[in-house]
Amino acid sequence: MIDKTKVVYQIYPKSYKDTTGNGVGDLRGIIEKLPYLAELGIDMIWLNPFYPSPQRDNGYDVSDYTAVNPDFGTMADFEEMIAVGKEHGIDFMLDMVLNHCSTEHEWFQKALAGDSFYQDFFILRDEPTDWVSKFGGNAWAPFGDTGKYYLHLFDVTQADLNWRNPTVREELFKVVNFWKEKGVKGFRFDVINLIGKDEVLEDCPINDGKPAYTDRPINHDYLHMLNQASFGQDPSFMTVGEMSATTVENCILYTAPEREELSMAFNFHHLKVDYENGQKWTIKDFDFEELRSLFHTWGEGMSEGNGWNALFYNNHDQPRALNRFVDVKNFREEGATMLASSIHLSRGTPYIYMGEEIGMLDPDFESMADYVDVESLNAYQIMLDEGKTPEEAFKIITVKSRDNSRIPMQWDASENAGFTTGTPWLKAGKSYQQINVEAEKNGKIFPFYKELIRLRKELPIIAEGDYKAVYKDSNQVYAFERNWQGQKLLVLNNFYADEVTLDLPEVYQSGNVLISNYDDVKVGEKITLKAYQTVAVLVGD
Ligand code: TEU
Repeated sequence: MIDKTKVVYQIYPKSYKDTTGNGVGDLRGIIEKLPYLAELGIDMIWLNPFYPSPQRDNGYDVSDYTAVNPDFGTMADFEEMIAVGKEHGIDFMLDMVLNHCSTEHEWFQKALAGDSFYQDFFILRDEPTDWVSKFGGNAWAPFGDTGKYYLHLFDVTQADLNWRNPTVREELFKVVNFWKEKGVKGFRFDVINLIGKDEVLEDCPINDGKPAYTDRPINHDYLHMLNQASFGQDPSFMTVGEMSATTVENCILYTAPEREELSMAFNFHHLKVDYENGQKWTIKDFDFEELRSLFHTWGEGMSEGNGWNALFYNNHDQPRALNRFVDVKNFREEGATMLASSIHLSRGTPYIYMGEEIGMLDPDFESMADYVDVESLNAYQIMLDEGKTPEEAFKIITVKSRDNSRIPMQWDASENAGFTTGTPWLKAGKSYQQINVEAEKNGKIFPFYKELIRLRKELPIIAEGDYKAVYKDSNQVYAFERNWQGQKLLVLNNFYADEVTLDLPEVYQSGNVLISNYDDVKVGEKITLKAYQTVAVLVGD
């Protein structure tokens, strides 16, 4: 059983801290910042891939699973990082990209050279299906000059691995055990609900083909095998599956402890509430009611089904939540703290993405030349091909690009935000002179995160309590209740700048304010929430 008091902090190593001046963040940079993270109080660091890779998809195109990309450091640095982490009470969770590997990986190269043993590592067919790649275009590409096609659900250089082949599974389990033996205590499995492909692959005109390859029943079998062959032997291991387009029912199966699959799951439904017609490359104000009801469906569904959620708003694939959900010009601090409490007091394991704890924003880039991400570059081209003007397409990129969150961590007001003395691989955001760790340490947001992390460790109701939706019809307040051994916790979050007054149920009228982002909060028959105010009221001892 995992420790539910733990909080995970995600580091995109490429953008955290560069100690060599090559413009790329590195493992020694992470070692340097461990005291900062210990002060924040987090328990575990999830590191995005730092393995050798041609970097077509920033490391999610792995060409060697058991080595360190020299740009990030050496294996000795890695081992030191684990050891120093332990001294600070911080463990590491590694990103395992087991759905696909780079076409530069020796497995693919050998397959391409005609070795049939390795050809069976990949998904080869005589006829492609109509599935659309998540990065645009058809999901199949010609396999050399063999006349066959290989499947790539992502970039053309990310070839899907054939999990139906037992040798492939064995090889991948070895990879997981290699890192486990190095002392890591967690894994984040990339798009892990896509690994289980059916034997017969068929056209699927719905939703770009997703139903044909997502959450297939065999996926659960493979996760159970993975669990048993590696981390399942150590009950303290924290594992999280990144689940693309998934369902509550499947996530209960993936995470209910007795199933022995994973500890928890990421889902992305709440991060599509600002998509027009479900399409990412559009601009739309977020739909609060959809967000609220998704949180309630997942919160209650997982609570009732004994599943476990990973709670998050930000990661390396998402524009900053602050820019999406909050009037940041006027209420950055209130919005950042409200968002934080809306997940840190909820049921599940909270994840903080680097910079979130200081209220970092999207970068305000000025031209397409500033963008690096393969998904953004492809999407820009597709939008032009579809008839958008360069201005229209660029505007959408500025709002939606994954590079928004991948910009350098803002440490101080010096050049390049104190990230590097060289030329950063991706430009720093414009706001770094005002928003940086040095300036924010004693500001409003960082100490608030610290307090939320501390409270989760102090109060079992936060870590263990169940989840119940309340004020279900509010068009402005996202609220939930936690219950644990007779204690009750009510968490109210005003998602707008307008004040709102709510009737408070009697049981809470004599409760204590556990935390709020405003001073002097009084509870009575009614409670008035100011702009982006969050209030948590605790009853019982
Ligand atoms: O992302 C999975 C995924 O489904 C992405 O399409 C994600 O939803 C998208 O980037 C948002 O527009 C994972 C990794 O997190 C991502 O960085 C990788 O590019 C991808 O897998 C392929 O490995």
